[in-house]
Amino acid sequence: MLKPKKIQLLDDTALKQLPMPSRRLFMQRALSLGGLSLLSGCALSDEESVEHALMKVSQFNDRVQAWLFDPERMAPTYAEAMMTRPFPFNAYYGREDIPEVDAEEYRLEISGLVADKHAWTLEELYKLPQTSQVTRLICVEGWSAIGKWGGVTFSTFLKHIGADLSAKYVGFKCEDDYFTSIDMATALHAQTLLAFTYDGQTLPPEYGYPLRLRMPTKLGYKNPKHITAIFVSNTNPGGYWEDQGYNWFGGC
Ligand SMILES: Nc1nc2c(c(=O)[nH]1)N[C@H]1C(S)=C(S)[C@@H](COP(=O)(O)O)O[C@H]1N2
Ligand SMILES: [Mo]
Repeated sequence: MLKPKKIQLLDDTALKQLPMPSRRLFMQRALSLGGLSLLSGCALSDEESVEHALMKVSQFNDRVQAWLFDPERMAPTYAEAMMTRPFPFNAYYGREDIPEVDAEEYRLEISGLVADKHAWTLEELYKLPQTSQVTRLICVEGWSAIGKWGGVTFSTFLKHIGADLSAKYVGFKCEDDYFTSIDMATALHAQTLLAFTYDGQTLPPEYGYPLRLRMPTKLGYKNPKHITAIFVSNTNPGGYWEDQGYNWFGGC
């Protein structure tokens, strides 16, 4: 079995750039991922904060996070001038293995608790109403970066395909072997985007061509790239990292 990559907290500078509530939440949530092993790295500065963090870890689980999640609360957005250049690439493999997707052959499969299960071509997807956002992607491996993604608001897409919006989960399968899933409340959040573009251009291969999910309310690993299938379900579909110990809710 593959071992999860080593989990690190954001470095001090990155942490300080986060607004205080996100900073606190990130600490709590990152700790829940890494557990006690993190603390041996002296990531926390004093005993009080260690104890505080430990207490938070013990209180922590998906249900609490789901309960904490406020569908009305917006993640910070940024000026385009603040975009991180170049934007980092990250995957469970190196650049040499970035999937190549053929635009003509591509179909987005839809299944599960959905009325309209027809598979989408890229041309059809591009006709959906488009919006964009400049937000921060936070990866548990210890970096965060600001980028601009464009596409269709995911709730618009879910309504369009007649998804059962009272179902619990939305699952994603990708062109590589990646997969992940999210709670319906996050799927319907106003900043959850089915993205086709990065920085105003067609999504480059490394950032998830032809289609990725972008959610500033979730950690990086919950943002699937190269999506080939979307399904709605009442059974938790898990995820590539989630099944190896990363926290499933993965909020930030
Ligand atoms: N298909 C796929 N999606 C993925 C991953 C992956 O390995 N495969 N890695 C995830 C992780 S851990 C992060 S941090 C982000 C990185 O996105 P980026 O390459 O645009 O920075 O993609 C996420 N989505
Ligand atoms: Mo990540």
